[in-house]
Amino acid sequence: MNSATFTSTDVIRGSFSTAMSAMYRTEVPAYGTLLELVAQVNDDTLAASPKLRHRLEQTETLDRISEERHGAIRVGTPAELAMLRRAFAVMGMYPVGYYDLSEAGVPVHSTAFRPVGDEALKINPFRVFTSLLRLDLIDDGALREEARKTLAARQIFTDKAILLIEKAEAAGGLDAADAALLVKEILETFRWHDQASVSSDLYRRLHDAHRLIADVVSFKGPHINHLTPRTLDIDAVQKLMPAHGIAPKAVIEGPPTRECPILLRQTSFKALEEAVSFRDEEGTWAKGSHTARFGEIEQRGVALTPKGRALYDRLLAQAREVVRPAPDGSNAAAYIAALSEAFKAFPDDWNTIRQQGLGYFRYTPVEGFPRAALSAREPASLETLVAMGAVVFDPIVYEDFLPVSAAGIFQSNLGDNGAQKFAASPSQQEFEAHLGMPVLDEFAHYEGLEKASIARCRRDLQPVAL
Ligand code: OOG
Ligand code: NI
Repeated sequence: MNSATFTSTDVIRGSFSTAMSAMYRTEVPAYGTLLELVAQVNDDTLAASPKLRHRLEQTETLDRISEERHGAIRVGTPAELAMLRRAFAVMGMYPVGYYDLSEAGVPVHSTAFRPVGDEALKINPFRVFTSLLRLDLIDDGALREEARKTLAARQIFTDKAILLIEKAEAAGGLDAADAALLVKEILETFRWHDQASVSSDLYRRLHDAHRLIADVVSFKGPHINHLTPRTLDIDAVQKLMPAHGIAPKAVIEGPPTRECPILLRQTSFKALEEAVSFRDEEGTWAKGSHTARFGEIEQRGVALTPKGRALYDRLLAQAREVVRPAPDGSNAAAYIAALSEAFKAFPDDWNTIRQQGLGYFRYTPVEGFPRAALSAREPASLETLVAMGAVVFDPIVYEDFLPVSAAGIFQSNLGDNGAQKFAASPSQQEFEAHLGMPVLDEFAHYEGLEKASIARCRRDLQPVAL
């Protein structure tokens, strides 16, 4: 087949994101409420700030926002992770970053599958935070073995999905009919199953080891556990949630409220308690419940350089040394105060953030700027071009995740006694071996975007020969 007849990976990703959202809406109705709330707040925010609207339009990122979301799943075996990597590649999603959650008492390590490159991100930035269970962190050898056997016996992909992934790999793409079929088949992997594949006894033992282990091992597949729309004002949505019947977690994860948003702020509502049945002896089913699926919203800010990130990590640690947020929210006000205090040390205007090399920016030549103002002999420095008004800059959006925030989101859904301890043991090499490729480096990606934008400015602003 000729590649001209292939459906673009961006289109496949877009349909998959839409299909996933429609499915989750029917499975978890509160997600639908949250979508409406976020859309309303985004409209209000844009109406109140024509400047923000203008910049989003200029950078061609306005359209993507209402469509934007991330999801999260947790898989049980290296083979499942490797096949997922292949499935996501057909949708133009690649593993970026390594997140070690063992440090935060959650027995998984993770990456985020997402599009890379400006164009793909503009079309549809759908991302999936994907965690692999660390069975090696279960102390009880017999239980570990039972979990391993249970996982080895399941197949989370349909036969058709696997065939289509292989077909796409062999041919270099899929035509429209196959692309639509792939979306439908892959969706099956993320569907909720209310019949567990384990007995109530095994479920309870897995649950006692860690709730997350029970969630990963006990079901037919890695149900999508949340979908997160992007809001332009997370404080506003957080405040409005209770009036819409949704109780958010007490503290927004990430940096405090700021003029210039950095990285990522997230909040979630608690997982639902859902009726499930367990496969007990002699083919009888036992009724029970399971809590796994929740809702989350996020606000994205500028991507930080390693220097900016180090400052962020230091200030966050500083605030958490003063007050560690309790899972029940009892010290929320004190934590928020400590956070705001600590982050006074992080500059809060775009130009200072830029000049101090704390964040990544996209530079754009100003249309109609008189070329004659530029000297042909001495190419102006970037700073001069900015100061002259020949070039404007916009923050590059952070497309990734934050391990401390992710741990907070996990913990808020594990109940107050969920904070078991595990030996911190980051294991990126092992994760990559399971994945079948190295994860991409997020900093290199943002730096590449910034550099490419500077090169474009230089090309466009060649001084005219006199
Ligand atoms: C993933 C939690 C991490 C985020 O937004 O940081 C995450 C999970 O609960 O499986 O989605
Ligand atoms: Ni999330």
